[in-house]
Amino acid sequence: ALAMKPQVVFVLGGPGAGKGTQCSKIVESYSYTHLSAGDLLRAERGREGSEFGQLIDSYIKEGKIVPVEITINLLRKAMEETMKLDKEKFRFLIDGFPRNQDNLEGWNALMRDEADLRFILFFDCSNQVCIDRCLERGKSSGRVDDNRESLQKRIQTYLQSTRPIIELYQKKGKVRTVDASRDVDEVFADVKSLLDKEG
Ligand code: UP5
Ligand code: MG
Repeated sequence: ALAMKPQVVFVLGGPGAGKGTQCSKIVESYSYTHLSAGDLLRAERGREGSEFGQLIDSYIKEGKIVPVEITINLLRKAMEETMKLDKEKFRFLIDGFPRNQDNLEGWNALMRDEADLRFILFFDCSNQVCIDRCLERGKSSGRVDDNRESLQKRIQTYLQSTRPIIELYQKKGKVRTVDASRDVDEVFADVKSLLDKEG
């Protein structure tokens, strides 16, 4: 079990909304540890001996959401390892999760009582901006899903599966929305004032 109750912020938004970029900036100034579910899945895909490599690869290419058992184990392990190394590190930005009902149910079943969910940081921008950013990044990212075909599916999945999760938290008053269509520093200025207010 986890020694101390982790404090969690879920970071959500469309593909390419800037979740990773903003999380990197947050950890420079605030005592949060950034855990990207997508990065953890990509690392697991590349890990020698992983039994899930193939499955993860095909889900990511198709823009589909990996079964929660896999993702939540990776998240839990990363949280436990972080807290074991440094007891002061109990604040987490969980980036790109939960993305659908399966993710949400998995979290609620396995982690809700183990962690305090503080709020959801929602990076809001248009689908077109999302697509343009990912295509631009695709010129050099090497990501198997930064192409038009995968992006179409990622956007579809986002609209069909992830937006309803955000709306659900919205109804509980848990969502803090930032306009993510502006440049990186403008977005971060809003993020900062929001985090300063939340304490
Ligand atoms: N950029 C960033 N901010 C900008 C700004 N304000 N102005 C101009 N440009 C900006 O940014 C994307 C690009 O835009 C970069 O080139 C950046 O420089 C630029 P980034 O910060 O990387 O955006 P982010 O929102 O993190 O985009 P990402 O592509 O990571 O979003 P996704 O949510 O699609 O990707 P993720 O890695 O989370 O998931 C990938 C796949 O993994 C999913 O499709 C799914 O198949 C799988 N997955 C699961 O199955 N389960 C999970 O729980 C999580 C992922
Ligand atoms: Mg990301």
